Amino acid sequence: MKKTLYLLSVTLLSASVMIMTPHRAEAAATKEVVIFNWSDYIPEEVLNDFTKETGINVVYSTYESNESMFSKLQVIGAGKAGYDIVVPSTYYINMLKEQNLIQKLDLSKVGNIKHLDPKFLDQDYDKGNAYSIPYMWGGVGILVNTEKVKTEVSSWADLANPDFAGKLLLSDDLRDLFGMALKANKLSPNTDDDADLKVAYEWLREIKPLVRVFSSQIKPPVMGDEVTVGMGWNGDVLLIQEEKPEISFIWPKEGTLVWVDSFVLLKGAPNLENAYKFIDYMLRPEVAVKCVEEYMYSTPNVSALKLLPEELVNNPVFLPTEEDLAGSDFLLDIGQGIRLYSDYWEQLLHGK
Ligand code: N2P
Repeated sequence: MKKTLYLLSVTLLSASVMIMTPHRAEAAATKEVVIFNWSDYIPEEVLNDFTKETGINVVYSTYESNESMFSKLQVIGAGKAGYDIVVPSTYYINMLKEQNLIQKLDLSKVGNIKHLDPKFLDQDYDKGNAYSIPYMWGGVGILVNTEKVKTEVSSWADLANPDFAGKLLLSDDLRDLFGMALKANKLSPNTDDDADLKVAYEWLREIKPLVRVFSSQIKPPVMGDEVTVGMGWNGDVLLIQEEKPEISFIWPKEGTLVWVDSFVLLKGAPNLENAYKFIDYMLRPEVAVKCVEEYMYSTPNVSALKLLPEELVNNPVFLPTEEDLAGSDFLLDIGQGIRLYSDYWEQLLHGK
């Protein structure tokens, strides 16, 4: 009884405080959303506009790879990371789910999902979008400096050309790198078979002497002419082309690796309602347009595509046709198989 009275008076007291000094009471409430995302993936302007409109502050930190995001969350543990939203690629959604790190979505809170192309929804990697909402998508292709490279390059296998010695750029994204090597050798990029990976590894080991740098941050080495040929995500190459038109982009003959990055909510997200508001905001067509214009990755938001310049939408680097992507694969979760990839990657980097 006493306790009830106490609670009641506290409630009354805070109610009166709220009425008398609304600003202070508001500041005391948690008005934030905590996001852990790939670097260079949401324009600052978009984050600021969201805060202006909703009063919700965005606490933002970044990662460079699915692997680093995943291991950080695993080490800290579900519910303890303090993050609300992360943005894994296709194949990591399942891994996060299996580790009990993410929570089911209430799609009724994300009305703007109606703007998304159904072909990006209800995928095998997340049936019914129980856990994830697509943000952007793209693929890895071959970039070539046409002023410096005169040989024809149309396939992954063509990267193994001694002419490229010291000028080759390969990704350090584990699945992209080995997926590319597997495709160059006509093997599935979703294999977890040691014999397949050994083939990919041996091929990579052979071309390693040609490699100038392993990185998925392609802008510095390409802009600085450190490299003349290599792997790159389509959006990054489009951005580079604005400043360096001699860089061309090729969807390789063998097909490539396609990813979709999606918003997911972490277990124990401290600001759940704000997180839903944020995701729904990101799906507004005019917001999706801003994201595309800044980073040039493709969007699953069909209403946004209608607002973008026709020239961009018709550019196959931005929006590849089915033919461009013939033979391509979505990268899938390969469970414990990922360890084999990491082991071979270590050997490739540090082995003899
Ligand atoms: C943005 C990273 C793109 C993510 N800098 C590729 N999955």
